[in-house]
Amino acid sequence: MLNKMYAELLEKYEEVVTKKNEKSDFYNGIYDRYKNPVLTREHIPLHWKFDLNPETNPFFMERLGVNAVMNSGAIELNGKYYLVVRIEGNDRKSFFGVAESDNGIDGFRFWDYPILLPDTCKEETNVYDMRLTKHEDGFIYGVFCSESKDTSSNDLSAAVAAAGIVRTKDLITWERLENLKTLRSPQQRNVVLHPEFVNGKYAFYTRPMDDFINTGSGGGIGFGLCDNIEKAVIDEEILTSQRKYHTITEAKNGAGAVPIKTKRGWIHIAHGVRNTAAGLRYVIYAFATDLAEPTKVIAEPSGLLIGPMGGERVGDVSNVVFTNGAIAKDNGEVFIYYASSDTRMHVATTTIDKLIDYVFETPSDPLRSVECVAQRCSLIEKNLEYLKKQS
Ligand code: M1P
Repeated sequence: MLNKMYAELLEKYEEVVTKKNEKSDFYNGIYDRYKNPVLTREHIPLHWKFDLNPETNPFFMERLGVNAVMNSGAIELNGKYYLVVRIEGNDRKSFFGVAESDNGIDGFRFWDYPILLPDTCKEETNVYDMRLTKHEDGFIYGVFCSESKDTSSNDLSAAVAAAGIVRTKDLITWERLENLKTLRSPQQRNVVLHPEFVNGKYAFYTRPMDDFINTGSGGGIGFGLCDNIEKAVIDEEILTSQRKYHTITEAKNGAGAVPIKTKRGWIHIAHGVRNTAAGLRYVIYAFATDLAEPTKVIAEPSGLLIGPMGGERVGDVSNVVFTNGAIAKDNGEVFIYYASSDTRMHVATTTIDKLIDYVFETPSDPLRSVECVAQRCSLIEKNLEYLKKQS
């Protein structure tokens, strides 16, 4: 007979997954935030955590707990919204699970099983942060971080990050391809596959790094081409959006969602990292690249697009917002999925028109306080004149 706690917990679980979400009163004119996260660890099905049989679990304990759900790839398929979620077990290992919703704002439910990737990479210890690209070759690609122990170091925590690649047509059957090789960068994280061929080749946004945590000499988001996606090798990586001194990207940056094609250029929603006395602070920013020349940054609004706010600021890794998935709908709406503090998932909604206006009309960062004040004074002056004329 089922444990009576199971019925109670199932009721609570149903309350969580059926809870309606609504816009919060946050306003910046650029996007809307929502009152509730779209996914938390409470959304993990009970049968992923408990052994439901009282004979083998007399105290009805969680046998395999889940610590957090975060950084999710996002895709719309056949009118439904799917997140390929990074789920972190109590054992610190991450894995992927598919959560499905009818409207992309609430009602996300995990499928019965997480994704069991083909075990073709025996040295791999951890996988996380999948970006989902609907490529023009007809496949959906998942590019994620494949992490292994650095056996060349005496430091127990030394690790190597590489980009793993899988592909699917339905999010059910996954084919694992060889990890991406970047000949000039020892490590890679935050790699994203561009949705179109560029000069007849597969194109990746990369993040050249000298070591696992620090990008070192890596100057920002890279871009490289490869001939064969099944054995992907990139030689040259050309920098697109660069790290800059005393900005939100000073310590690191990295590609986030798959870029969105608009009439004015590719719009990128990425993350920037700076150091503070309280540790690293991760925010989300946007920039645009040229349609014909995808490495050329043609607009980069000043500062952050989304920063951690309120309860988002606290979690396993506090003061972090991070995105690796957005859905641009045919009707022009855009859903940006982001995780806060490596703990839970949220959505922010906007439109292509608003993103274009934001990216191309927001002034860029003049990089010096005195010029930033001058920039603000010219806005104030324009506004005061405008208000005078109106009165
Ligand atoms: O903990 C914050 C984020 O740190 C990493 O991002 P980056 O490679 O830019 O430092 C990632 O591991 C990411 O998963 C995590 O959210």
